[in-house]
Amino acid sequence: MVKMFRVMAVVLMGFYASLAGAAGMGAMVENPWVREAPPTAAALGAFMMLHNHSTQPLVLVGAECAAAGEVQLHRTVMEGGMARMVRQGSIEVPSHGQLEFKPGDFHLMLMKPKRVLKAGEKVDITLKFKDGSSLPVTFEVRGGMGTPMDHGKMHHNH
Ligand SMILES: [Cu+2]
Repeated sequence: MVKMFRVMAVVLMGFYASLAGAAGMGAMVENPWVREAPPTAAALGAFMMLHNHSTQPLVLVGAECAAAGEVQLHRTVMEGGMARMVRQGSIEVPSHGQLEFKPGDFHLMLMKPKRVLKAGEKVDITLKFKDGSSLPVTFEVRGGMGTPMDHGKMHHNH
């Protein structure tokens, strides 16, 4: 699914390159994963590499996930030696740039999970951009720090 969209996005980019608008058209996500948490967790972090192959800044303004009550944009910052999560109104990826969402930095936060997400499961999250476009992405739930067991790439036939 992710790979298919990536191919589509590349094809569309070719067609729309001269139109300059719709930054969301150039959005591409790599390595999307959700960190497994205890069943009692009130929130789960979701991470990815977000690429912007368009000529416009790509501005992420929100996300939706059927498995969570709400998805917030967060950044973890250090304040006086303490890690604190700060909610972001938007997160921008510069033209032809990329931004890594990772533990200790930018991340998506799945608030009030509606079911327990176990390692190995998939969860769909739709990214919403400022230009009105959106990008559905299938995230993989992983344990611990989410060290990619990178044979995952061989299973992307869905
Ligand atoms: Cu957070």
